[in-house]
Amino acid sequence: KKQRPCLLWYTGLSGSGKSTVANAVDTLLFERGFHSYLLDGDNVRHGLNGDLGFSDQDRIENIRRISEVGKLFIDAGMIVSTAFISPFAAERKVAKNMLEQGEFIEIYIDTPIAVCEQRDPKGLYKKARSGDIKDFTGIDSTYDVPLTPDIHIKTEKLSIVQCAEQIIHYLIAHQYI
Ligand code: GGZ
Repeated sequence: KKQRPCLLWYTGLSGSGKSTVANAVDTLLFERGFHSYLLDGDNVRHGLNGDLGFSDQDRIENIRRISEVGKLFIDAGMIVSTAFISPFAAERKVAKNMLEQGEFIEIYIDTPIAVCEQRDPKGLYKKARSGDIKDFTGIDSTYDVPLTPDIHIKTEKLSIVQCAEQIIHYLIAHQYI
């Protein structure tokens, strides 16, 4: 099935729903017969980037490697998604500039920190508040809010399926699929 290769770059806080929405989009793409692949913490942070932690320097290197791998998937003709906090605007811009015009699609998964903190599925916010974890994004490490994302998803008022459909509609409207 014909597709225009692109990189769906998800960004948002821990617990914002990046991986959940990205997985839902990936499933919809698969069901429609498109070739896609999702890079996230599960398959990258534990393997390729297993040597990296959460200092600013390590996050920059994390995103640099992910950008390079994303580019390889684009070269292979895929629709590739990356679901990482990617907190720094400068590194997101580097990723965008590595690609051709229109290949990089920035998706801001916009969930207020209060909501992320309330969900706290892994208890990480609690640990960050108590000081058991340091350099936690949104608490004592920076998150640069995307100012001009290609797709802005406000998760609070939407279901997961609605979030995924917003992204699929964008891909159709802009003739990626
Ligand atoms: C932020 C952390 C931290 C710190 C561990 N800060 O909710 P999660 O668990 O599953 O997603 C978070 C994930 C963030 O990794 P990324 O590779 O996406 O981050 S970055 O793009 O900034 O490099 C969280 C967990 O790892 N985690 N410690 N200190 N998130």
